[in-house]
Amino acid sequence: MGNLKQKFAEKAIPLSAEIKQFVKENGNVALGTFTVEDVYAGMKGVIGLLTETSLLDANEGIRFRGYSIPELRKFLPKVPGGTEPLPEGLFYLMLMGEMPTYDDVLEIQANWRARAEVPQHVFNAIDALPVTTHPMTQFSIGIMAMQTDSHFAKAYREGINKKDYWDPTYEDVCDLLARLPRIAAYIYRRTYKNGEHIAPNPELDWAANFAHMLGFNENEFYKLMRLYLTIHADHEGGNVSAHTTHLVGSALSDPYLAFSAAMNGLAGPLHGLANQEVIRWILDLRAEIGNNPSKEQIAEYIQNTLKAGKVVPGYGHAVLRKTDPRFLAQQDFAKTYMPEDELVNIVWNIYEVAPPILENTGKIKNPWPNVDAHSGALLLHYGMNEYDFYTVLFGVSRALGVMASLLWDRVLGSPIERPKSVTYEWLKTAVAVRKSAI
Ligand code: HAX
Repeated sequence: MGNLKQKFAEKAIPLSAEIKQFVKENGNVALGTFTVEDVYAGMKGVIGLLTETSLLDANEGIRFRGYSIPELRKFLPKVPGGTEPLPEGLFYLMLMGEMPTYDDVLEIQANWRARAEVPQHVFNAIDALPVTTHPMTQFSIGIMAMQTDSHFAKAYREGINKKDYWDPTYEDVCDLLARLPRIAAYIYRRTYKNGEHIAPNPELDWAANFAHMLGFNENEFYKLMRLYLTIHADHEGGNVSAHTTHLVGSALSDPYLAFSAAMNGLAGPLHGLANQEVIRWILDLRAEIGNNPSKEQIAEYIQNTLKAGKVVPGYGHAVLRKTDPRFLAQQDFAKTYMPEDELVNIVWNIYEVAPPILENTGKIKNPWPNVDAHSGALLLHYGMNEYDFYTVLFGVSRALGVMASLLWDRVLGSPIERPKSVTYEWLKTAVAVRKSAI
């Protein structure tokens, strides 16, 4: 058994027993209630999920096992002389709840490197699609095609004891994480670079090797990928991609089935696809107004977007009520490496102009930028102008968080998810009964 796998088992199995006892003793303690609006408003704020890997505060932003984004940038291991955290280290932190050492990260790198070979039939499945297929569709299908290798599906068929579910799940999770960058890079090169693929470089860390296989070998781009793959990894459990992984996984679907489903949710424009929408929206703005648009021109463009009944992409959030610290981390990176970049400066001007306009609508609960408002401008700076690919980068990162969570689901023996739904008639009757009792 690999070192991390053993450490995880030693930590998670006794904790699972402790939690079972906690629920047994406290299961009937009431923590809250729900309203009619909760039923209609996408269950915002309704607590009904358990996710250990990260926790979101509406004003402060995300913390991964207690660490904020600036703290991750400070404390997670880096390559020698490096400035950005290694995302493999974040996986360790989310899984174990403890800050890894550099040696822990090296162990993960070696483990994933040994698992990184993608079966040929996965590439064949992707190649069967028209080259014009959206990269997120190719990604989801590539992940599904890999399901043939699922250790969990095989072990289940062979009658594994439920207390051991976590073990083959661990193998699937590591295989999946090891192979995702190769699949993503394959899709990028097939779609945009005439199918001229680039072999992995085993000397590089997970993020830098991904950048290398995409065809970007500048040291600064490696740094960007390390930061990018760290900050997009997790956002507690209720967002569409994390919740989908948990929901589909709750049926004991294996990690490939659960993660592919999650990627179909990430591909929606209100979730991860917003990153490509942001850059298209900014480029349309520039096409209409010209280079270096003034703040007044940007304000007018925002008003026109709202009048046309469209959302301003990159702004708003279902939980956050302040500027997303993931936006600020990217802004900080840009201030260091590209302060004069024209598009980056447009992003910063939108940040000054958009919030009061959105606030004045009186209905948008969060007028501040989210993670997707900045990422495209950074990628474009280094020449990655294939916008439809941006969400795939997000997806590779998101795997770190949702796969760590799925492992905890398995070790805790999480049950099948099955919230109660009701009808309008049911609600009307329930409201009438409550009112008559007052
Ligand atoms: N532009 C215009 N209108 C917006 C808006 C925006 N950026 N954000 C919210 N609104 C509107 C909503 O569409 C809703 O309008 P209706 O009442 O007419 O339906 C109203 O304001 C209230 O919405 P809300 O309660 O503030 O926001 P929700 O929790 O319903 O939705 C969203 C949160 C992120 C989906 C929303 O803010 C949005 O559509 N933003 C733009 C798309 C985007 O950037 N998505 C990425 C979010 C982060 C993420 O998941 N990344 O992967």
